[in-house]
Amino acid sequence: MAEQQTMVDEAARRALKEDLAKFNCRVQQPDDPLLFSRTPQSAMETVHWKWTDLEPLLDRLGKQLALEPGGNRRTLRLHNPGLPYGTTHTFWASIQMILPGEIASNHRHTANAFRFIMKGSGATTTVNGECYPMHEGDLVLTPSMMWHDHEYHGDTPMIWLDVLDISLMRAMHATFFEQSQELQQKPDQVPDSSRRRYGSGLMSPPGPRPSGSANPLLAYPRAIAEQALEQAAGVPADPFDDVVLEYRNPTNGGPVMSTMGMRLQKLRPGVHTQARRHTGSKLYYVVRGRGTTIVEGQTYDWNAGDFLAIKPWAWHEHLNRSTEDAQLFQVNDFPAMSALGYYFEEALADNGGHQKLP
Ligand code: GTQ
Ligand code: FE2
Repeated sequence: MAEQQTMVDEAARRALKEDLAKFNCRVQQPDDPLLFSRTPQSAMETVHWKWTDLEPLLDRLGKQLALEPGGNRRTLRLHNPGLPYGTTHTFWASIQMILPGEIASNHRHTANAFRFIMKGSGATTTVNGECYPMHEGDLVLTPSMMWHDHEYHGDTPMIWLDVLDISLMRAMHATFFEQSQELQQKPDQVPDSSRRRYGSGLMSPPGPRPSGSANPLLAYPRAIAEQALEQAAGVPADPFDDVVLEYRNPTNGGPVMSTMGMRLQKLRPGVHTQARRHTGSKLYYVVRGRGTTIVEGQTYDWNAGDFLAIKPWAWHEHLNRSTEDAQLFQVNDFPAMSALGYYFEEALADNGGHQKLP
């Protein structure tokens, strides 16, 4: 990966090294890796986590682990073996388990977080004084620096997918974390207020648009997302993703969070999408059904409950060879990449050539 250069002034460069170092300076050395690679070279690996492996592990976590100190959560992290930490080089995904009667204590942090509920319902999360119910298939946000705690009074363990932009936050050296003195917030807003005001996506309180890019909507219920996806199936499909919709900030059409984007996608029976590659990373969670994703020539056959993380600039395409719809939830770091001007994508043209997209 790290190609080297032959240098005509190799001896001179080596001779300079020590003197320059005294002044915190350096020149490129013959054995330094090249400054640039022609295309993105990522240490991140494409990884497939199977539900059949995860389920027994979660079962053990529930029986053997207490809530962790320092954040008071019980989580199974999806770790990328190519990286020092994280699921991808920008975000961490974990499966959080909460048991009947438990409270995950109140804290806040710079990392943006969201939850996509995998199994169960009945837990609530309180975000800056607003209490939200969480049901299977809902997406609930905890934007940067908002206080949050979770509580559960059901009778069987409940699990959800947590995603936090921790790797990006760390790369930016912007970690803040504060544990509240109080175990839980005392809700001081009408429960579910942000959804009541903005959740239809079509209408919201009159008056000037809320200023800034902050998203006033914190909860995206499953029923609305699925209905939207059903309706979208009636128009011509996306060549790369079949039926796909992005969760959006209802006041400006922008991404739900400034760093991470979320999508819901339906792959219909018989579909075989066109291949594409892009900068940035993403993680799929298989909500239902089964199918196949081919990444850089390698075949990943997935089933409901599985996860698939795809590394940057890897060609990938999707197939559904079953007779039922498959539904995928996706999180990506495209909003961060786009904001920085680093988002690029390329499609494989029908003739096998590469076609740059605008
Ligand atoms: O629920 O607040 O998976 O703070 C990691 C860090 C979940 C949370 C995680 C967290 C949380
Ligand atoms: Fe948190």
